[in-house]
Amino acid sequence: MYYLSQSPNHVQPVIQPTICISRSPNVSISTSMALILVIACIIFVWITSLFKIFLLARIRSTKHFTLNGKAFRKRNVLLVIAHPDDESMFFAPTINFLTSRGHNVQILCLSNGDADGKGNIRKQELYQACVSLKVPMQQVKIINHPDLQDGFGKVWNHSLLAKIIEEEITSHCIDMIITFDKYGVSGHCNHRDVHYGVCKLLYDTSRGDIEVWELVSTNILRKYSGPNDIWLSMFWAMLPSNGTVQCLVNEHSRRSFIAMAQHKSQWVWFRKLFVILSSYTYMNTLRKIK
Ligand SMILES: *[C@@H]1O[C@H](CO)[C@@H](O)[C@H](O)[C@H]1NC(C)=O
Ligand SMILES: CC(=O)N[C@H]1CO[C@H](CO)[C@@H](O)[C@@H]1O
Ligand SMILES: [Zn+2]
Repeated sequence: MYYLSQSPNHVQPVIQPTICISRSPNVSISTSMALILVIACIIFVWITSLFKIFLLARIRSTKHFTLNGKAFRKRNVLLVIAHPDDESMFFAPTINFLTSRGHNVQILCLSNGDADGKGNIRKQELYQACVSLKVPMQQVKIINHPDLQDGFGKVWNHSLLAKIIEEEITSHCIDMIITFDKYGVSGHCNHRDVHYGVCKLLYDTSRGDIEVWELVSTNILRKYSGPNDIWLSMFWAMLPSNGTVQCLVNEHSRRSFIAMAQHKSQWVWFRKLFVILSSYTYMNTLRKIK
């Protein structure tokens, strides 16, 4: 308004700059205040969530799925994955949970991850990662079948998968299977085929003695919310309408970082970022499908 009174002949051109100049310092101060507030909130929630996970990991609930209301029983668990690194990227909380309670964990990896011709290297990396996760090498089996090669658009034969998984179940007296759900966390077609292979085995052979759990896929916002997803995960796990759902928190988050770092050929910056931001590093929600 000050400029306006000085030059009444140029009302239109002058008004706009006046408004801009008088407002911009206030706007930028309040914007940066808001930004600082948002960042402070995120840090606060992040730390609170980490603390919650830390506490949950130390409370040994008696209602865990490995107990089933009965006396403690050592389970022979088969973890079925599609590629070397799935175990560290997605299933580390589950593996840590099981091994720290003395259960026997077998890992069946249905390809050697040869999409870039690094199959042999990735095989060795998987063995090393499993050792970091306290699963001895002898308990890890890696399949390299011409019909089951790593890659988008490679359709895996569900009957063949079911056959391979069944052989593994028989030779190790498996009584519990853990695998991907039908979305497969990242939506990779190999992950999804592994799920359908397990389902095929279940429904074709009607093996009543085996319990099967799937890793619940979450939407992209929850997937990259790091430890913060614990609140929603706990909430959904408590709802009876969701069926039998268990939320397992990672008792040894550091161990999963070390395990993931064993996959040296995969350990590039965006995967490091993924491991820090992914909620699957901090917790696993498992749903019982049978
Ligand atoms: C899938 O695998 C089964 C068992 O190995 C085999 O009998 C069948 O012919 C295969 N199907 C296709 C389409 O390759
Ligand atoms: C873990 C799980 O299955 N959560 C689901 C519970 O049900 C709601 C809707 O009722 C879903 O949004 C959750 O994903
Ligand atoms: Zn994978």
